[in-house]
Amino acid sequence: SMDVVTFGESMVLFTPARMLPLAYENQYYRQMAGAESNVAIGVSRLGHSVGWFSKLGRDPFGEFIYKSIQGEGIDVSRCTYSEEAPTGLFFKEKRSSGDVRIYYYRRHSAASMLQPEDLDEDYILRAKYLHITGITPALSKSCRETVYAAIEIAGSNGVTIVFDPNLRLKLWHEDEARRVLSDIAQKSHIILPGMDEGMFLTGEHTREAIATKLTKGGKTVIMKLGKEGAFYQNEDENGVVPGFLVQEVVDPVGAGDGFSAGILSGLLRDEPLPKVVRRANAIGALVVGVNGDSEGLPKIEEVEQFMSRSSSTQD
Ligand code: KDG
Repeated sequence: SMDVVTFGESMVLFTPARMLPLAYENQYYRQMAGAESNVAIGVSRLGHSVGWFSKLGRDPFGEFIYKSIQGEGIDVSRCTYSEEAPTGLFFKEKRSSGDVRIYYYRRHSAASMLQPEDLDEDYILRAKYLHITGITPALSKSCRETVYAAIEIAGSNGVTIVFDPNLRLKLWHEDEARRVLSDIAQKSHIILPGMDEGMFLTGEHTREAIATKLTKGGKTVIMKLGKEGAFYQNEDENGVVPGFLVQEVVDPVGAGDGFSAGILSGLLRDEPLPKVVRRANAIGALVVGVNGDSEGLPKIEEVEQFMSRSSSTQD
C-alpha cells in the first residue's frame, strides 16, 4: 500500500529556449508537468511511497510522461489509456524572470476522459493520504465525477484527503469553480490554498477569517503566503511560519506543488505542524530557484541542508 495516492493530468511542457514572446520563439525544450505528478515526484524524492495515475494518450508523449514519472520511483501501475484522445500539452512563455505565462493545449485530451470506472478502489482505500487538486474537476464532467468518486472511497475508509484548490480560471468559469472547489474543500481534511484562493473560496480577507471558515468541521488549513511563508490553523493551534529567502525567482510555477509534497512528507513523519510547514516552505523556496516545475524538487538530505544553512524572511 502507498503512503500517498494522487491522480490528475500530466502534460508535455514546451519551454522556450529564450526570454521572448512565444509568437517569436522558434526553439523549445521539452519537459513534463502537471500539478499532481509534481507532488508525486516531490513526495518520492523525500523518501515515501507514492502512486500517481492519469489517462494517457497512446502516443509518444504519453509514453514520455509514463516513463518520466516511473523513472522517479513512482507507482504508475494504475494509469489507463485513451485510444483516440491525445496526451495534453502546454507551453510556457517567459516575459521576464518571475513573469511566466502558460498556454494550454489540453481540451479533449486523454486525461480529460478520465472517469470513475478508471479508479481502483482498493488502491485508494489502502493509501494513507489521497492528494487531490482543483485542476482535475475543471477538466471535464467525467473528471469531476472521478474526483468525487475518489473522495467518497477515501472518506468512507479513513484515508486522509489533502486538497490543493489550484484555481485555474483559464479552465472554467469562476462561479462554477467557487461552488465546486468549496464543496471539495468541505469534504477534505487538510486544505492547502494560497491566500488568493482562500479569499476566492470564502469571501474573507484576513488569514484568520479565511482559515476559520475553511477549518469548520475539524479541518486543518495551511495557507501559502508567498515569500512571507505560510499560516496554519486547526482546532488546537494556529500560527505563521516564515518563509526562506530566495536569491532569484527563476520560475515560480511548481512551488505550490513542492509545498504540498513537503506537507505530506512532514505529516507522514508525524511531526508537529510548525515543523511540517517549515520544511514545506523550504521546498517551495528551492523550487522557485530552478527552471521547470519539478526539476528543483529536493531530496530529503538537500532540503534539510538548505534549512540549516538558510535564513528565513523574518531574520
Ligand atoms: O502547479 C503547476 C501546474 O500548474 C502546472 O504543472 C500545469 O498542471 C498544470 C495545470 O493544469 O496548470
